[in-house]
Amino acid sequence: MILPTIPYPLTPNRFFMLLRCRDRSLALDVPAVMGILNVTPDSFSDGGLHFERQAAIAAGLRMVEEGAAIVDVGGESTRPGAAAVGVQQEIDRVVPVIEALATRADVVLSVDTSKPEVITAALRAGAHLVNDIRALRMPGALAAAAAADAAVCVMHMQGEPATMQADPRYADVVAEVRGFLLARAGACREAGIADDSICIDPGIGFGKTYQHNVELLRNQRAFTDLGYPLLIGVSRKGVIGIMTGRPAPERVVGSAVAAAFAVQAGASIIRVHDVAATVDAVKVAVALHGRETR
Ligand code: 7PJ
Repeated sequence: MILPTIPYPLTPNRFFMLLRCRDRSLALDVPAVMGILNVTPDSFSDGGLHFERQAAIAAGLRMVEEGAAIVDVGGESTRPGAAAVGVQQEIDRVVPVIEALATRADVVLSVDTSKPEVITAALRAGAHLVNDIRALRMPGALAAAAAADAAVCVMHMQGEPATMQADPRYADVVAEVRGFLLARAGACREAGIADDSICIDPGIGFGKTYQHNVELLRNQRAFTDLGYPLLIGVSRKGVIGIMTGRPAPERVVGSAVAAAFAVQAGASIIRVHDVAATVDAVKVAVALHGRETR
């Protein structure tokens, strides 16, 4: 089944890529919006696990209605200082939500995790894509994704979430992130993951200063040139906070503008909290797209 990204009346003017995600493929001639669905206790108040589950499923379905082509289900917060989550706990959070969405929505379901056991359980529950901030570096993670023929997103991070913002340093941030992503894409291929099932992400905010983030966003071409679909996640992040002077809940407009610029610079997937606003931004960006990029 080939899924369109955004229902779309305009003629796309982009290099055409398909991202194969098990039995589904995403037509990335128009960029896809990936909705962030956090299934963590702080995300949906503290009404108990069943309540959290139902609220998460409803939120996921709403994202699909708003035009998300991918729903990214995560059970562990990567915020600095967030409590670690055990394997079974993470599985208990994400698997029921993935199972419910898999039967109710024709979208690509992504699992945001680093743990091989969670990858295996999520793919068995019906997920199609593994989104890993650790780029599948945990022992067994690559094999778990490859065994189920899943698509993967490999993201760059310097250090670990708890300490990564202490003092990030690079000699050349664009070159270093590019080299890392190329090496991880190579590791995926060696593990048996098909080339057309790999996407890459420079990891905005993950072990980077404001200046590093801006440099990465201004030099996306270095990443699109690698030939893999580029995912950009900048939604409500600190870099938008610094640009606008606003707290996280008030960064919707800033994030949507950043999404439009990312599309103009060739990004294929935009990972966001605010799906409806981003779908509009992506539509306008594609309509006004000035040049052929990929
Ligand atoms: C990202 C992510 C990102 C990918 C998070 C947040 C922090 N996965 N998971 N890219 N960020 N691929 O959403 O603000 O930028 S968690």
